[in-house]
This record gives sequence, structure tokens and C-alpha cells, in this order.
Amino acid sequence: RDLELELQRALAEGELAVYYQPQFAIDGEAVIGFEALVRWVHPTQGLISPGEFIPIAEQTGLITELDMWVLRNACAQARGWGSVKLAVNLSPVDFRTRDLEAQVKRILEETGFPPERLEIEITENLLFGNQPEAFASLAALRRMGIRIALDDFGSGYSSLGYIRRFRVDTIKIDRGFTQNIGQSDDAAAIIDCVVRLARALAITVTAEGVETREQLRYLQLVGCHHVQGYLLAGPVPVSSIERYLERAT
Ligand code: G
Ligand code: G
Ligand code: MN
Ligand code: NA
Repeated sequence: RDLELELQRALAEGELAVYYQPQFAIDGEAVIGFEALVRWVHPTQGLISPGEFIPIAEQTGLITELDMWVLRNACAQARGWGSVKLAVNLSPVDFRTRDLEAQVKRILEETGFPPERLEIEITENLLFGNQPEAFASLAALRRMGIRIALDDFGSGYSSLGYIRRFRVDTIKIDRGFTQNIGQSDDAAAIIDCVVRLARALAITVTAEGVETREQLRYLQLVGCHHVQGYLLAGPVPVSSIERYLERAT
């Protein structure tokens, strides 16, 4: 309850900030995009992780306002970043908003951000959450030229059959799998298999949570397209973006 009121105040008073985590080509050198990740810069408590306040925002209905705030700010900031992709997370709750597509469209128009550079990250809960209206929204977003990424792939109930049916452009392998490379033969085999099947369906694969050279080498070996993780770069404030833009393809 307290946190809810605090969060409402934070949105109103501009205490939220967008950080950006670079995404790399499989060589681990060329920057191909950035994932927008919200941060709460609290006046007394310092940085508060979205892991703490996103669930509260979802329970209280503040989430869509928050996500649209992130989308608007990220599009405005990233507009001049050449042709790199911008990935933005949306909550399943956002897809219960009747005019979600209209809100996204207006933000793209007002910021002048090209839809082809935008990728919306959704979680598989959206596909399994018994929200038929979500599919219409996803289709509408795709018709606008926006790409759809399935986040945290493998952590839940996703199957590649669903991915084909729902026309996902990118799958992001959950960091739990990446972190088990070298520890678990099963994790390595699953990643290999997911990459092969995704490639056969012309879907791009991004591995999340890459923290070691060994993990990167394995992902290169199996033909993963893109990588993201602390080995290469963590989320950075917009003031630090320049050094990564210099490495953009
Ligand atoms: O950045 P961090 O790893 O702390 O993020 C924790 C969780 O919060 C992740 O699951 C991430 O997807 C989610 N998250 C980060 N930023 C946003 C956002 O702007 N909107 C939504 N809905 N989720 C976000
Ligand atoms: O659920 P989602 O994938 O959107 O979550 C992204 C979160 O993962 C971000 O909050 C970011 O801080 C975190 N993250 C990014 N790279 C790494 C990594 O290499 N290791 C770990 N443990 N977390 C990471
Ligand atoms: Mn994400
Ligand atoms: Na993820």
C-alpha cells in the first residue's frame, strides 16, 4: 500500500529513469540494439529494482501508465541512435487495456520513432493467460511494423508450436539456461535444439544472461544470433550510451 502511493508519486514527480542494456551480435563486439529497463531512483532509498515494484504496479493497475511512460521516454531518447533496435518490456496486464495499440501508435507518432526499430518484449504468460484479446493486440502491433520478442523463453510453458502460431519474431532464451551451460548437459542440449528449430522457422534467437566466455563460445557454436549479459554490458544510464553507439553496426 505504502509502496503503491510512493510509486504513484514517483511517476508524477519524475523519479523513474530508463536504463539501457546493450544487445550484441554473436561476435560479442557489434551492438545491434538496446533493451529498455526501468529504474526507480528513490530520493532516500536509492535505486529500487523493478523486480520489487513491477508486481505492485501490476496489482494496482499502475503498470500500463508506467510501461507507456517507459515506451515514450525510450522512443524519445533512442530516436537519434542510428538504426539500432529498441526493445521495450510490456506486462501481460497492459494487454487488457482496450486501446493499447492506439496508445503505442500515438507514442510512435509523437516521438517520431520508426516502428521497424521497435521490439516489444512479452512473456509467455501472455500467450497462456487466457486473454484472447491479447492476440488481436499483438497482431495489430505487428501490422504497424513492430517486432515481437518472447522474453524468458523456456522458464514456463512455451512450445515452439505456439511461437509459430503467434508469429513471434525473436525468442529470448531465459538466463537460467544460459547460466547452466557448462554445468548441465541438458541445458546445453535444450539451447542447441531451440536455436535449430527457431532458425528453421526464421526466428531470431537472443541469449540472455551471458556472464562467461565459455557461455558465449557455446552460443557461437550452436548458431545463436544475439547475446545480452553482464559479460558484455549491464544496463547503463542514457549518459553512458555513447560508447556503445560507437560499436553499433
Ligand atoms: O532490470 P531488472 O533485471 O532488475 O528487471 C527485473 C524485471 O523487471 C525483469 O523481469 C524485467 O523484464 C522487468 N522490467 C524491467 N523494466 C520493465 C518495464 O519497463 N516494464 C515492465 N513491464 N517490466 C520491466
Ligand atoms: O525479464 P527480463 O529478461 O526483461 O530481465 C532483464 C533483467 O536481467 C534486467 O533487470 C537485468 O538487470 C538482468 N540481467 C541482464 N543481464 C544479466 C546477466 O548477465 N546476469 C544476470 N543475473 N542478470 C542480468
Ligand atoms: Mn526483457
Ligand atoms: Na528475460
